[in-house]
Amino acid sequence: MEKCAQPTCFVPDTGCDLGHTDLTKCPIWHGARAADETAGNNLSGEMLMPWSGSAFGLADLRFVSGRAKPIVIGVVGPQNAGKTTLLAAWYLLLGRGLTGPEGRLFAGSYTLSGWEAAAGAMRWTPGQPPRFPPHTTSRGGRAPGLLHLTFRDEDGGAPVDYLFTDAPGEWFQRWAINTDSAEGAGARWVSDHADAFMIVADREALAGEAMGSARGSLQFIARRLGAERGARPVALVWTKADVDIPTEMEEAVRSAVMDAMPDAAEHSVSVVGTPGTDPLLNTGVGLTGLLKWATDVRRPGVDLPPPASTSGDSLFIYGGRKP
Ligand SMILES: Nc1nc2c(ncn2[C@@H]2O[C@H](COP(=O)(O)OP(=O)(O)O)[C@@H](O)[C@H]2O)c(=O)[nH]1
Ligand SMILES: [Mg+2]
Repeated sequence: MEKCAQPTCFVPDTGCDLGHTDLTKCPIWHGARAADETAGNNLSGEMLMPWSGSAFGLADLRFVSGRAKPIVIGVVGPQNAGKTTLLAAWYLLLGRGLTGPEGRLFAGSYTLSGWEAAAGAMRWTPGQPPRFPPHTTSRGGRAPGLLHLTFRDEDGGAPVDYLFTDAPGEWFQRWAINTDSAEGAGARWVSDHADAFMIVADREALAGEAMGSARGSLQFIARRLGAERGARPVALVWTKADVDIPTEMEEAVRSAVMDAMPDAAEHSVSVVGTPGTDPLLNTGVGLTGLLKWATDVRRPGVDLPPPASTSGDSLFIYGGRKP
């Protein structure tokens, strides 16, 4: 089937961007087989939504940015560092009601299929141990993949949208060396648009045979992030906390990150539960605390001045000068 001329319409992957259930009625769509496809759709009684539920690409962002600009959390780190696993673990814990940021309630997601794709392999089913998600490649279709969550304060209040970037580590390694490299363009998007960053230090890689190069690439990424982030919050996240690493290595990495970003928060996480606990009740290590850190991120807002006078015309109160 042909593509639609409307740049933000992804028929037939999703439904018509302008909302036409019958494509023949769409003023933009001129696909050759529009009539056939529509007839097929009607027969099966299926109506496609204008979004797919997969991880968002940049064109899909308007679904959440209409209400207010969402908070973007950039998950930055080399490949195989456990970035996707961390996001998937949050999703599974939220879904099972085992965690949630204090005082906030889960209020929806436009990317449930995207979360499922990351987490599906980690689900525990009887007779089949949970596995880790497949590697996120830099050749993935919609890039960078953004996973969406909405939370609402328990005591009312407006819902807040969050987007977590699930990008391949290769991008950040290229970007760390050259911010303008074509292969690192996705990482550059993250660095330009994120409201906060999690820089991921992989304890397994830092303890393994290639520990020297793992440390080197993390140092590069930390230096680059330190130069690019301005005043935006950062957390140093040690993943695979169940793996021991030499103290000198831990110190070297910590000081590389802290030298570049002295105000960075520090968190250690692992999806491996404490031995002996029921796998169904495994909440991992440190995952809830890190989710709270991420959802506490707020964009610096504008403080409106207090009303200048209550006797004047209320239409002009906010623009009023102090007497
Ligand atoms: N021991 C341990 N291994 C982990 C943990 N989280 C992830 N891993 C391992 O890290 C590998 C890469 O994870 P992935 O999330 O795909 O990394 P990404 O490339 O940064 O997204 C997985 O296949 C696991 O083997 C953890 O908490 N503990
Ligand atoms: Mg990944």
